[in-house]
Amino acid sequence: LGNSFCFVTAPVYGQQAPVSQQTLSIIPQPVQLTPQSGSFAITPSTKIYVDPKNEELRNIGLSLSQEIKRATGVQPQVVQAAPSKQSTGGIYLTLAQPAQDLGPEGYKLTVQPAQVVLAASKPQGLFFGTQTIRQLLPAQPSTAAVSIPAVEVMDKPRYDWRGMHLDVSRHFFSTEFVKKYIDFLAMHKMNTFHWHLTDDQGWRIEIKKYPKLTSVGGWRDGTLIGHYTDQPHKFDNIRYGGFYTQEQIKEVVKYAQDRYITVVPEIEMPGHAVAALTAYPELSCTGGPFKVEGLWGVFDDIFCAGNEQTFTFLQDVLTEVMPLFPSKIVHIGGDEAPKTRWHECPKCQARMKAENLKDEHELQSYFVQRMEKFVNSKGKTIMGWDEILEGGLAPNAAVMSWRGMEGGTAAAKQKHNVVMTPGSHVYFDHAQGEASLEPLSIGGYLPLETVYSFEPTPKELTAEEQKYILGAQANLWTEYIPTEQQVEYMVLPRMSALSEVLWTPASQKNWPSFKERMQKQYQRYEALGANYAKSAFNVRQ
Ligand code: TNX
Repeated sequence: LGNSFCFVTAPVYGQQAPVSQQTLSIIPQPVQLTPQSGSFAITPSTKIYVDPKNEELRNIGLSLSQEIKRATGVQPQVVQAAPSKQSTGGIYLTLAQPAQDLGPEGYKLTVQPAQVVLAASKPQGLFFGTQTIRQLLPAQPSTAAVSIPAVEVMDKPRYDWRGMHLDVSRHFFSTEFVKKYIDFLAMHKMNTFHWHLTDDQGWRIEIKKYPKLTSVGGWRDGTLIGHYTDQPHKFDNIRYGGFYTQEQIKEVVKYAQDRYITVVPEIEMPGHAVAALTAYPELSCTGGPFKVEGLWGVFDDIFCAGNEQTFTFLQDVLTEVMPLFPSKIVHIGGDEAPKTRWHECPKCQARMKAENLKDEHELQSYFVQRMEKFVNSKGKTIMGWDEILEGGLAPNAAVMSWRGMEGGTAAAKQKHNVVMTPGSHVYFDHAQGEASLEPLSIGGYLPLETVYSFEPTPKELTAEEQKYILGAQANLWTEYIPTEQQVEYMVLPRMSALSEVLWTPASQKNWPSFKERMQKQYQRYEALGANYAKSAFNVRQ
């Protein structure tokens, strides 16, 4: 990317923080950032000029204008004007092919005392660029004379898939909060929201053909209090639930789209299906009855693979789900599906015989491949948790590697797309600080520095195989996360570390610099009223 680095970084992790990075505190750290002298003053007459060629730019201009208002009290007017008609004195958002290839999400930002120019080849590049401008503004709202420090930024992401997941089954979160969550993704330059919509403890998406999925499957009689390994289990006996109507889903998808974030829906199969089976017990191997789970864990009752109705049902569900999500990828789960019921079920055994399958893992592979064919016929592709490798990977399925990196590595070697989400580095449901000071959480310990040290691309892959690693994401399973405040607590500030893992070139990752820059990021979080974990640096000894 040219040669005008303000700091030439040796690829050393853990070196001293470059001074220019610290003062501007951009997160994720841009590829190239060169401070200049002077600053651009924001005054009541400052305008944002957007390229009229593309209507989307007006919206990007409007959202930048909102952010400037939030930070300075001054709300610049947004004017559609062709670049040739530009005069100095404003903030320009233009679609232009910068000299360097910055890809669809890259941007070039030039802040000079006379003007600000943000250029990108695609609107999404401009959008990510406006997130950088936001960070150049005062972290805390100020009505004093405000200016943007002069700087030149050349930037583009390291990975295409920069994701955050949210489990809304174990606990349910309102449409309003999901939008707020998406706002957090946007400010961290993330581009994928993985929405985990179904599980044993609640089915959360309206399906018109099967209304009981939400009227029955969306509600449980109580929720476990305390840790799930505590015996005996205690329930609060409080009816709990909720779901999103298709209208609400569309609203969230549009909200995300306006922020250049793709929403990937997940409909779990064949396991984690107790909520669905409670509504429609005929889709199980035993016929039920079942109760929507209030306990956490892995349950034996899963969709029956020997029953044709199961496939009809799941195809009908996906037929309603797919048009709601522009995402090319549909996540079909596939994790933690015990084979106990299939082993005992005559219909499943008959299917195995008829299809010449040697065990129940191959039966799951058969199941996934049938679903894949259906999804492919609608022009989309499937993604599944790494268990879908067992018994043979469906021909064009993408794999989400959660039980470490091994599944993802194996899938990449088989030329399948991969998203890395290993528990060791990106399970944000794990505690992040000193155990006694943290809220009850599941499993492991995942401090900020461990997230920061994450390298999504396994070194053992060849350059060719590495291309299949689309990127990574953090998962937020919400068994022990009952409130919106706690969601914020678990994802912030770890999302900052993740954003740098996924955006900043590996050679520029620098923990001391990141720690310094986080001081300003905390102020930004505070200005947004976000409940970030102040304990993030208070790690276990
Ligand atoms: C395993 S990660 C699960 C989830 C749990 C999580 C708790 C994955 C694909 N499955 O169902 O919520 O552990 O950390």
